[in-house]
Parts: sequence; structure tokens; C-alpha cells
Amino acid sequence: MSGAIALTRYLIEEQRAGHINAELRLLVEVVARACKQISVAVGKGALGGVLGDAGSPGEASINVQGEAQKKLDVLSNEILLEANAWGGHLAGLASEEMDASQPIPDTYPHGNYLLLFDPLDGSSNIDVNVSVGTIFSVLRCPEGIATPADAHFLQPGTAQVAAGYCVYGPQTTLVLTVGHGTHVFTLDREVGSFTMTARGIRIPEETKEFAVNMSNQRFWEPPMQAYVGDLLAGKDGPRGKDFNMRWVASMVADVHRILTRGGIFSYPLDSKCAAKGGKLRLMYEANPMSLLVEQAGGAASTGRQRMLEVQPTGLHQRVPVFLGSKREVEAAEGYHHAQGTDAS
Ligand code: AFP
Repeated sequence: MSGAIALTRYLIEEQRAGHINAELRLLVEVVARACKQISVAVGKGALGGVLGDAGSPGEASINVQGEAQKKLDVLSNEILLEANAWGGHLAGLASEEMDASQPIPDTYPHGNYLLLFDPLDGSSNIDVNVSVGTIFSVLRCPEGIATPADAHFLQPGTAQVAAGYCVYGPQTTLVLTVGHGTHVFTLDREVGSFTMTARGIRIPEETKEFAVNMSNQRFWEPPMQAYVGDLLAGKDGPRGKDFNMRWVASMVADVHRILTRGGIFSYPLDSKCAAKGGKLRLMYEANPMSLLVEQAGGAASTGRQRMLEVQPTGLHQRVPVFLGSKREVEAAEGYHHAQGTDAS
């Protein structure tokens, strides 16, 4: 692709433009390099002995979410921890696979940033060769805090200085924002580096495609029942157009499709996950995806509130999620506001 630039050059240009500093540039480079390592492991699959559950036979290893960990969940987490420990850009990090946040050991230099990540999103798809991914979010460490604790990570999504995901599918694709648009980089396996393949992507404001786990329909709240009911009613219904549905069950893959051609992704509140506040995690799933979507002209909401303005109360907090094409997210919010019950 003529004019295609490497990730490194893009980040240097952002630094020259004063959008990021050298420390953040190097941090993003370190995360990207870790994603390349994870891509190799995922690509090997059974040949690398990395499929299946972690833990010993009959004794699954369970993470803080109460979910059985896959070998690749654990391996991806280790790769990101190791890569980011010695770089000198971080004061601390937090992961879907770890109960508490982890300050950088004193044996290494400390930096000014906090990194949160879902090391391998879409675990239920690992063993069936469907796209999975890594999602990350970068915050500033509060001034004067040398050893950050969980509370220092509890900053609203608007405070993110960078966010991205890497999807491990037919291609390995890194999608990144440092607050100046959302850009796509594809891993050039021959060169071994990420090359920009789309700059400043824009999500169409309107769409005819929705993504939701329909098997949860009977557990949904009335606003969601009404909203999806009208989508399914199609052109003869109040929406006046037919909608198609997609659901990969890997948020990275569903959101990548939406960033590429539009659509709405939702994981609403339902009576199964209501006690937890939702299914998806705010700090390392909803917030980074919401920043990427907003930077691409889309919208992201809990159904009742702009996602990036949610004040976090816990590292592994869960929230209802609606994101994608602006007008469609506004439509979904309309159904929730109309029924006025505030669940957020
Ligand atoms: P796992 O990583 O535990 O597979 O969860 C994936 C996920 O968090 C997100 O990537 C999907 O959108 C969603 O859960 C899938 O949920 P369902 O399994 O209920 O469809």
C-alpha cells in the first residue's frame, strides 16, 4: 500500500505534533510488541500446545471473574506483564486476569502511566479458531503517587490518554487512538512490524446491522425488549428498515466489524447479570472500546449515560454497553430514556 507508514513512524509524528510524549510513544510500542508475541502463540494453536484450559486436569484455574482460565489467557497475561515490567513507562498495571493492580517492582524504573488490559478477549472462541484479541487502556498515574493502588486506576474513560485493541484473526490488526483519531495497523508478518492500513477511520452514523447475544432476550429489561423488537420488526415496523444481525462473542471481533463498516454492538443489562451491574468490564473492555469508537465518530453508552463519563467504583466493575454508529446508539438510548428507569 503506497504511503503506508510503520506504527513507529506514526507515533514519532504524533510526538513531533505534541500530541504524545516520548514515554507514551514507547509504552504503546511495548504493548504492540507484546501483541506480536501473543499473535504468534495464538497462531500456533494446538501445534504450540496452547489450546484448552489452564490448571491441571480436573482442577481448572479460576480468575477473579470466577471464570475458568484458558492457557492462552494466562500466557497472554504473562507476556504483557513481562514486556511492561522493565520498560520504565509505567507506575502500575491491572489485568482482567489479576485480582488487584500491580505496581511496577522497585527493581525497575517507574514511569508516569497506568496500563489496564484484557490480555485475551473472547476466550470462549480460542479452541474453535475464531478471532480473539487483546484490549488495552492507558491512564496517567496521579501526581506524586510512586506506588499506585487500585483506587488510582479508578479514573473515568475521558481520562484515557491512549486505547487500543489487537485482533488475532486472519490478519493481526492493531487499532489505536492516542486521542487524535482512530487508526488501523496490520501486522506485516514478513517485516515483523505493524503498518498503517487505514488512517482516521469513520463509523457510518446510520446502520442496518446489530450485534447482541439474542439467547439472552428473555432476561432483558423492557426498554431492550422494545428496542430489539422494533429492529426485528424491520421495514414494516416503527424503524421502517430491515436490520441484519451478527454475533461473534469476541468483543474485539464484533467491534472491529463495526469500526470497519458500522453497526451497533450491545451487551445490555439483564436479570442474569444485573447483580453484577452487567457482563462486560468497564476499565479494560468498555472504556477503551468507547474511546476508539468516539474518536471514529461513533457513540458509546450504558444505555442511559455516555460511557466515558461513568465514574468507576471498582477495577473489575461491569456495565451495560451500547456502542457503534452514532444515530443507532442514540436510538437505543431513546428507548431506555423513554422508559425512564435509571439502572446506570
Ligand atoms: P470471554 O473472554 O470470557 O469469552 O468473554 C468474551 C466477552 O467478554 C466479550 O468479548 C463478548 O462480547 C462477550 O463476552 C460474549 O458473551 P456471551 O458468551 O454471553 O455471548
